[in-house]
Amino acid sequence: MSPDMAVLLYDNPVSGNCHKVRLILGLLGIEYERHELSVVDRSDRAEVLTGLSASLNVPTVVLDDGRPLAESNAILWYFADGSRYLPDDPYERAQVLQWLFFEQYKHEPAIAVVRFWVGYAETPPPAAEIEARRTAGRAALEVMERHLSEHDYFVAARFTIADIALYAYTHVAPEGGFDLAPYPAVRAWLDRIEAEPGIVPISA
Ligand SMILES: N[C@@H](CCC(=O)N[C@@H](CS)C(=O)NCC(=O)O)C(=O)O
Repeated sequence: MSPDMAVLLYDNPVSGNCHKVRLILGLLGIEYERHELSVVDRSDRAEVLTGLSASLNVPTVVLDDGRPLAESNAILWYFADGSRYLPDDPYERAQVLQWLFFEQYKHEPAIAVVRFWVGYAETPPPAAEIEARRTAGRAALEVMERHLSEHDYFVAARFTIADIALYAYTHVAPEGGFDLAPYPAVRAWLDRIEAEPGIVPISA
């Protein structure tokens, strides 16, 4: 790849993990090209992503110097570093990581996975398994509700990549059957995030 090439994003339009990357690139005004991969038919993943992403997942980016990077939150961190979307203070940076890890361990595996199962999967698991994940998803929403009842944003009293990471699958949680009515602070935060210039829902 020549040094002048744009960032390349291996992308999928319905993936919240990919949406995070599209949002940060858009906010920072970084031009990129998209290579779309299916999240249902994954038969071309090895051919396309071997050598770029060990887990063969989207999102994966290839930087303008040819180096690849996978994992949505690592990509968020890489591009946001040095910008207003990632604090400089070491404690606040650790707090951002705290919420990025929460998103990947407690939130995404429940809320994103249920949305995928009910909306996109060719062979979803039994209803009891889906309901167990919904219970886990509601627990994650309760964690967010507790924090957001006392804070407008996740870290540093301002919009950061912690908000982008958690926005990605929270705003489409109803597609997975999650009712957001019991979480007024989460709903107010979603409105606050969508009022940020450059933040658009995944459907846009
Ligand atoms: N932890 C990864 C998760 C990525 C992920 O699960 N990507 C999905 C689409 S949202 C995918 O590529 N799935 C294909 C597969 O698992 O084979 C991240 O945050 O980027």
